[in-house]
Amino acid sequence: VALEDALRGALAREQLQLHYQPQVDHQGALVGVEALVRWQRADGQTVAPAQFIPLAEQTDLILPLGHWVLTTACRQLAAWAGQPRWQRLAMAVNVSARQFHHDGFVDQVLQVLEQTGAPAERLKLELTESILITHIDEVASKMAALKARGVGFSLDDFGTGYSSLAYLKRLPLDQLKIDQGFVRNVLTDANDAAIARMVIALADTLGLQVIAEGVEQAGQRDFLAHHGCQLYQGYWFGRPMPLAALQDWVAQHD
Ligand code: G
Ligand code: G
Ligand code: MN
Ligand code: NA
Repeated sequence: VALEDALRGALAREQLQLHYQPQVDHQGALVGVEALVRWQRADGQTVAPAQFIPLAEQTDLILPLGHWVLTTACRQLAAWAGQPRWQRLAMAVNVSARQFHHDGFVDQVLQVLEQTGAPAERLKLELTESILITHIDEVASKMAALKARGVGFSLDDFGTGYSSLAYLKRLPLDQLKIDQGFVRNVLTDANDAAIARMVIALADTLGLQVIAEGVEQAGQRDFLAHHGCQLYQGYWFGRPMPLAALQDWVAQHD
């Protein structure tokens, strides 16, 4: 409860920040970023999202928190719209199950897009498998409504959840994200390598983009590239960082 109250206060006092982690293509060129929330407490201590996101998800706090994340990310996306180096970047935003299943979710996203002026085609919502397995008709219609406005969808942590493949063909997804748990040992564990290759092949078959997350070594990137992966994210390319650091990162990589 103490942490919950503190988080509520943080939201009110704007102690939350977004960090942005690069997503790169085959040539290592920046194609997008994933927005990841950070909480810097008044005493300077940082609370990791792994600690407060699950807590926020147990309460309705995830709703205002999710709204703040979406608004902040879309404001940034709108600010990039007129800048040649930045205007084609995609902005990936994590959506929690409770947030997605909330009645007002579609309207909230559309309203944020309108208020911020962010281009919907550049916004990519990251959903987890846990969101997709229940109420599939409701999920499909919410996705379709946003998709019709240009919003894209990526399936996060793919393979770690319930992995019913049936929903893959029913839902208007754009991208599969190979979970970092498979990428981590892709060079040393034959099963993880087989799963990573399977996800890449599956994405190809279904006409979806595929991105590997948690790439920490050149060898992992090379293995995945050899097997047809198109996009990468991980510490090897860049950590999640504040906007100013992302600007430096871009200056150094161009
Ligand atoms: O940022 P970090 O790499 O520590 O993320 C830890 C976890 O918190 C991940 O599962 C990530 O998806 C989740 N997370 C980070 N930012 C957000 C956010 O804005 N919304 C939601 N729902 N989850 C987030
Ligand atoms: O659940 P989701 O995939 O949204 O969470 C992304 C999480 O992965 C964030 O906590 C982010 O900081 C972390 N992350 C991103 N790249 C790497 C990486 O290369 N290695 C590790 N260990 N974590 C990473
Ligand atoms: Mn994610
Ligand atoms: Na993930």
